[in-house]
Amino acid sequence: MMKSNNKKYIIGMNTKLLYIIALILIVSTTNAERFKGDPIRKENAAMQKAAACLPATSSSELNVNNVRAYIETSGSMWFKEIARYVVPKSGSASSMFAAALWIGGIDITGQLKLAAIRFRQHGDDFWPGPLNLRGADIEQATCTYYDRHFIMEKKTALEHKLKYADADYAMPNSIRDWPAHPFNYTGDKSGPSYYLAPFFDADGDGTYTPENGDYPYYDFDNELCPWTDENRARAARGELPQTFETKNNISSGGIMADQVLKGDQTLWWVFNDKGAAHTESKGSPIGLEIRGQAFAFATNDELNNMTFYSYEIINRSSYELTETYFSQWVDPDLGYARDDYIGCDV
Ligand SMILES: [Ca+2]
Ligand SMILES: [Ca+2]
Ligand SMILES: [Ca+2]
Repeated sequence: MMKSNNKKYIIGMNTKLLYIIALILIVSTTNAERFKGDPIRKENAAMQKAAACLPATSSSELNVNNVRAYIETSGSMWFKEIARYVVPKSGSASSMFAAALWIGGIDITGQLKLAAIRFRQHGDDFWPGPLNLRGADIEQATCTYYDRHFIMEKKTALEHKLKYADADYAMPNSIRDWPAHPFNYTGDKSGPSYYLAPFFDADGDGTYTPENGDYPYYDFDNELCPWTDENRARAARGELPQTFETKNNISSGGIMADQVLKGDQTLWWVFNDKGAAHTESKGSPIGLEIRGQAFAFATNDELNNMTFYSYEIINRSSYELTETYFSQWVDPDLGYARDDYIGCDV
């Protein structure tokens, strides 16, 4: 596991987030032990019986451009028995084998906490669903409901933004069922956060109301990008806020400024490392809620051969995690695995 340019991070309690975007090939394990055959999960059956959450079973395919990428809700990506990261997507050749998020740090008593999976041969470190704000735990019904990807396309959200009020417009289910809030929200503030997937609150009532023009939040006009000369000038004239947080109409549950959907096609899902014991790594759970996006752009340039992954990582535990390292772990296989010469560009 590479160490993110040797930077050290501290994740504070609930109020602080880490946010990373990983471009594939940035970090890779060149000598990773290859996946060998069937899962060997029996040894962990006893641990899993006591679990609040059952292992994730759902998967989807990112396929908007020249790549077909298999993505699981378990935090594992790109393989299911065989490699399923296919480029070009019309063919059968795979350029990658497996990937997952690895994150670890030290708690206040000096104990190592770790969430890190490779091939899910031994079990799981991640489970679907958001954690409760109080207790950083989760119920099985919540795990089960969130064992799915919410798949959105930028053009679908844009059409809704432009046409939601038209008499002949029929709202797609993907817009209506967008997981802006917990599926079973009762107003209980000890449960999951009221705000989950990013949405633009067009009517400003603080709740996802797509019938009033709210939409899954893509930044169609690049208003959130402060680094363009145009946006700097607009901010100087008072046409854009100086900071994202002060901008009107951004859903207020988002703590990070750029809590926004990315790509032309986006797989959004939420998972955690607290649903049960870490049977894959044997590490101690941290109490992380992770909002993942797997996304891609359909373009006429090299972006069309790329896929991207971002993780909004929230520490829902009651302790600060210090000396925290995180990375995307990657096992690349360029076709046949035993004749590869693969490196990484840090
Ligand atoms: Ca609203
Ligand atoms: Ca490999
Ligand atoms: Ca090869």
